[in-house]
Amino acid sequence: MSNLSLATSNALDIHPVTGRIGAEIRGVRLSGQLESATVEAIRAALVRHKVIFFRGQTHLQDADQEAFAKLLGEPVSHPTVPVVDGSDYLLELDSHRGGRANSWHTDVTFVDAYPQASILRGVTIPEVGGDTVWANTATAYDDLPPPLKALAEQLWAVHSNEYDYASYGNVGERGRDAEALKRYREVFVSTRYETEHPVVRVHPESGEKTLILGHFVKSFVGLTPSASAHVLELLQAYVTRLENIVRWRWQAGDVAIWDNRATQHYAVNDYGDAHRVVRRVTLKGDVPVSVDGRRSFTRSVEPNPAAKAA
Ligand SMILES: O=C(O)CCC(=O)C(=O)O
Ligand SMILES: [Fe+2]
Repeated sequence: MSNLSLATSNALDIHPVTGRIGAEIRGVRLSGQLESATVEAIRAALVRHKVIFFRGQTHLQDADQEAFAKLLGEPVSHPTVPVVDGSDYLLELDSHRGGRANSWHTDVTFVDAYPQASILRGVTIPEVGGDTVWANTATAYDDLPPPLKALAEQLWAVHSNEYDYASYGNVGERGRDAEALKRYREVFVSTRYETEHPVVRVHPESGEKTLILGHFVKSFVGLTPSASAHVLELLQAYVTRLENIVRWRWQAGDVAIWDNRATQHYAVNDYGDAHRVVRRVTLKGDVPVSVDGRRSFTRSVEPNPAAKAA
């Protein structure tokens, strides 16, 4: 590439945060008016680094976040959780309203074409704590020894939004938060989804093999509940190895974008009663394809009589 083409190629100022996942991008003011070359460069950085961070985007309002999201892909709203008032696609996680995502997951894997990316903006951030951690599910796959790769490539998992909440740390909260969490969950499962995904998907852009696991996994096809729990624990341990993760210390106005086809994330719940609010837009994804060319499919979508209408 000549110097001239470098100078005009909208090269981004990219600073990797760890050796395997995450990069901060400096010098970009996010908006709905970015040049297409910049948008393409952001998309390429996202596929390469899996999660990208932009500090200091304090100018962004809800509508700007949505306008930027539309440049990057096609925004979609959450299947069950209502959007923020006055917005088209924004999902809010408010710590005072049960919005504490402190278990490992990939967003919305209980549907077949789950989002390809999520764009999260820090609105209110505690003085200390409330970091988010992301894991690289491509390097997690690479880390598996050959016999476990063979197992993972054969396995399919059933994902549901009615997963076993009790097995994750966020029940047993006290007082106001317990009530808020209960209400949030009722809305979350007001329609019950069940979808089968291969455990290993081929990334449609990078061609990498990535693991589809996380807390929406209810069981593996052909395994008992007890065997499913053991296998999930075994495979998740590769995802969450410290070598595969990046941890972000938020400031209000930061934006994090993750490739939801190649990551899991976990919002650390270590800030007690401090207030934390983040807002998210997700982008439409495609149906995962297994190593042998089979596609994920949704088994059932049903109103949930057990959940009170929201
Ligand atoms: O609160 C966070 O940092 C992340 C929450 C989450 O899981 C999400 O926005 O998808
Ligand atoms: Fe999430």
